[in-house]
Amino acid sequence: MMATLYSFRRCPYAIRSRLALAAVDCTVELVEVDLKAKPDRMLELSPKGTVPVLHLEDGTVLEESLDIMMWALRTYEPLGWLGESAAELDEMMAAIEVNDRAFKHHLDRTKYAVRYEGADAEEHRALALELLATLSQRLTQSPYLWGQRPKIADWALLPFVRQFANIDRGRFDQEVDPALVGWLDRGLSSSLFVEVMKKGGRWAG
Ligand SMILES: N[C@@H](CCC(=O)N[C@@H](CS)C(=O)NCC(=O)O)C(=O)O
Repeated sequence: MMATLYSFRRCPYAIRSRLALAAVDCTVELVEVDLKAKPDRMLELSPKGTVPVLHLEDGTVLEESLDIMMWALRTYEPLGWLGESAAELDEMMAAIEVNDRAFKHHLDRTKYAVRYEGADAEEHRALALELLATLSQRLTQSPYLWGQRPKIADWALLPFVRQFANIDRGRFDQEVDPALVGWLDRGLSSSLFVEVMKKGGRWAG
């Protein structure tokens, strides 16, 4: 089945979707979107105008990054990314929600403080670091957030932690637990992550 993914290379939401699609080996036609000039076709399919958008051959449109991950993981062979039990999946989804709401909020206000009136980058940085400390706690117990293997929580969160770390990588490495630095580096250097970030490769359409 040929699906089309409207994506933006550096968008953390698009990255998490590409990770799931690549992991299950679902071939998609990739449309790299210029966020300042979104394609008419994408806006027809999904007027809210955010990437990623996945358009399936049967006409289905998925316009939330987590829906795209879940569709890929449920449609193709199970990779164990959805956890050992429904309870584990619920815990991971709760962690993803904290990321998508609170962590993303503080990430944006740390990285782009000037865009938010009255935002103090250092205050938001400290609050983001508090949230990262809860991930570090898990990572001091096991190499991945929920055990010995990476699962949906690892791949859904990694693009956001990457973005936060890249604000000032030297400072990040000093300020967070080495277990979190190790987890980030393992994820970034994994063949899966490297593949979905390639320019001009399969993922560039
Ligand atoms: N809840 C959405 C959020 C997606 C999102 O906000 N993507 C950003 C890029 S990182 C976007 O497309 N923003 C619209 C714009 O910049 O015009 C999802 O999970 O897919």
